[in-house]
Amino acid sequence: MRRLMYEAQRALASPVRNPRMATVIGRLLGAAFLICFGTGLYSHFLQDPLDWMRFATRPEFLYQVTQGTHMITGIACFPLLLAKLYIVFPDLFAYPPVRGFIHFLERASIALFVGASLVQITIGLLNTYQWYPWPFPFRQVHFALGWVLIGLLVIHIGVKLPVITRYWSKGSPVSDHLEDAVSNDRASNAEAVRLWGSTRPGGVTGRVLDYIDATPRARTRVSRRGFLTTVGVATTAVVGLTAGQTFTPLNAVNLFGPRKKGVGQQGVPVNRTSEQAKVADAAMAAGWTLTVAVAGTERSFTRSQLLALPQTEVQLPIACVEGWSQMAHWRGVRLSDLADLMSADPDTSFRLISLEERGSFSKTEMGREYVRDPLTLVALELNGETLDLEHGYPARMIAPGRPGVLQTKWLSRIEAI
Ligand SMILES: Nc1nc2c(c(=O)[nH]1)N[C@H]1C(S)=C(S)[C@@H](COP(=O)(O)O)O[C@H]1N2
Ligand SMILES: [Mo]
Repeated sequence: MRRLMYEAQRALASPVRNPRMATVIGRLLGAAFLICFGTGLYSHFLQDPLDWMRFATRPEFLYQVTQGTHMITGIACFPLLLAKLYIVFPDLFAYPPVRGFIHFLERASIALFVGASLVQITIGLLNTYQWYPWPFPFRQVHFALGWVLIGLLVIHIGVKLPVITRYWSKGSPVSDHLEDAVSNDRASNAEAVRLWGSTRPGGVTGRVLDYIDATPRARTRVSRRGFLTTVGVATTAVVGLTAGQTFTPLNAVNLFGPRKKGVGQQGVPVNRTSEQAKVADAAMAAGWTLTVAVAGTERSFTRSQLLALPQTEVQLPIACVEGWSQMAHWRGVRLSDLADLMSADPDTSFRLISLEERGSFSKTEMGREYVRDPLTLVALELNGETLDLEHGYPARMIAPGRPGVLQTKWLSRIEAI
């Protein structure tokens, strides 16, 4: 066993598999995790706010930016994480596998960290394609794993702090890593002598010394540069080919993003269709009204009555939690006008109820900061036309800075809570 592990480590040795490279890629990955965690928490609490929470409604594209960043950074984690695993892969064959309790904890936490990270970014990616090949609720699990990962990240940084600080700066010379590798290998050569009575050719020392001999430092630098270039190109490619779904300049090369800008009824992508939501009949029914209920008083408005109220035009994005977003032009009745009409208290929050009977977005809640925002509309028109059925006809909610999931379509009732 010992021999096998030893051979494996020797065979896998490479100038890019060194602690400086692990630190360089690890830093990027750590930053990506923190960005994903922060933007993820923001998205989570917008959807499940704690009682005391109030949110910014400006800039009105705020959520478009935070969630677009969440998605782009999450996608960048794929090549970065693969690169990191490539660098540290030989550590898998460390012998003895466990040197004591602390070492066991360290290895176990890394195993958990790697496993949880892979699960997290994979379910996140699949969610953007609305593909849920698992039996658990995505959002709760993604949220819980986020906390687990941040905990493991802190432990990982703590454990690796000596290595991280040693190899943090660019100044730590390349040969330093080589010397490390060489001295590690000297130790393992001593081990080899003990095992087989002689050192074996082709080990790290041999190869590293080859590099040094050939053109001192230069070749190592070339392979390091080559590796970093590969990682950079891969990251740029996966990000560049998906970011167009939220970042307009890259729309033309949005090959893999599940939604394309401008594609869909009235130039806006559709997430849940009227058919999926089973609302077509109720939405097209002649007798549709929007009921507004405040403190025991109820009033129902037909679409023409809503159209007869003062109309406001706004420019607001649909910014889906799945990462795609699209700016659009909306026209309709200010929610604050309706609230005033019903003499609602300025501090009132509202519950928005859709014609859709089931489904997690059939009812949503809106805090006072959105209710009273002059950009928040019960929208009746989209991009200059009557709202399409797929975008929520006869009336839908549109508010600044909110996730798409809360922009309730096919409204039937709005009640003060
Ligand atoms: N009633 C209802 N409203 C809904 C949804 C839904 O499933 N049911 N989906 C939401 C989601 S996830 C998004 S991103 C936006 C998308 O709006 P659009 O389809 O008009 O682009 O609608 C939101 N409104
Ligand atoms: Mo969404």
